[in-house]
Amino acid sequence: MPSSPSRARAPRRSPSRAPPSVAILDAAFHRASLATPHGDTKAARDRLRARLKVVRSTATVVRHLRIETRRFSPPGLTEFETALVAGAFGDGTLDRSLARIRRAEERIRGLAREAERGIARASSSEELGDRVRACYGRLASFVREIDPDLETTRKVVAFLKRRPSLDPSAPTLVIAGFPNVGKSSLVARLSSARPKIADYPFTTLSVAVGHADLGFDRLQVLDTPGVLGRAERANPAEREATTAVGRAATVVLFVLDPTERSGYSIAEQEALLARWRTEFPTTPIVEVETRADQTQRANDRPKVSAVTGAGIEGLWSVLRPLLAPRGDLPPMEEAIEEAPDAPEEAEPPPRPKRRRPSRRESGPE
Ligand SMILES: Nc1nc2c(ncn2[C@@H]2O[C@H](COP(=O)(O)OP(=O)(O)O)[C@@H](O)[C@H]2O)c(=O)[nH]1
Ligand SMILES: [Mg+2]
Repeated sequence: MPSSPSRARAPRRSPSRAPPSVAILDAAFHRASLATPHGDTKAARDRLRARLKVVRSTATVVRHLRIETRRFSPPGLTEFETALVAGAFGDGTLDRSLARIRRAEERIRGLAREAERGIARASSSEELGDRVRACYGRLASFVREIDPDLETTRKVVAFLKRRPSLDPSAPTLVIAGFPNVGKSSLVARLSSARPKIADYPFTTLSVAVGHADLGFDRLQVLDTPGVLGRAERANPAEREATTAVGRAATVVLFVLDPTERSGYSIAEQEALLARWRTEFPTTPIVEVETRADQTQRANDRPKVSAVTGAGIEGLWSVLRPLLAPRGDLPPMEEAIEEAPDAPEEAEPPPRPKRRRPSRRESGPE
């Protein structure tokens, strides 16, 4: 069958396809099986072994659940990350999964207490065995029940790993507009980012960050996927861009292509701009016409060319006061104003080099 090599390949079966509960329960039961109790009599050892099995298996599961949800424990997600996750996974999906995982943890703790009480009362080694088996069975079903939730949290963690982490205390310039108008080219002119640039729409599929120096503040410059003017049928990339405009932007730089060589008319582009101005009335939106090396229309918008660099300095002079409202202060004054009240922790003095550190010093740092 003639087909491209990547199509011909059989679907990959990776071991991570197994539901999360498999590895978690394996670890829990393995650790429990290593219990080696001490005791004077066989009866005492049996009882202690049963208790160790219950405690170790349940504790191992709880520890794994904490590891799985660590990314969401305080300080947790930023407002922008929360909005990105809601856009990609659906409103409340993550919260519902986290709540079910938390409830499972509570039930597992209850299960351990109940099993321990049963073991304390058990009168034979058969009964001890029954108690442990019953505990294992319920533990396994509690963990299997939350497999879909563990899959969700893993997917969210992987999703966020592929997104930039923005510092909420630093200003963010979001570059947005129609596909293929020259957003990524402008991001490369304005910041340290080197995004993929190509002459076709939807080259940029998710938000990406670069940085620029505002003189004093560090500016985050966010490249976004192109957005078409249709609010209802937005694809995931478009939703992500709209989330960036609405939730991450200190200032939005709306890029228009006056040549229409991007494939989109000026009228369509203006319509999206008008919609965002209505939808996000408090977000400052700066309009810029790019490809000035090809076409320059007569209007008040700043004009730039990402190819020649023309107009970039002029654009900065429009953006800077909006991004750093106190940017007109001399940097020293601003630094004094923003300095923390408490002195920051001083760096420890460098330790003198020795050939052989004594045992006491070589402990964990
Ligand atoms: N002549 C000219 N071409 C540009 C300019 N800016 C971008 N382009 C071209 O427009 C196409 C789309 O650019 P890109 O930055 O990927 O657009 P995006 O999809 O909005 O991110 C690429 O072929 C760029 O080389 C510009 O200022 N002048
Ligand atoms: Mg792009």
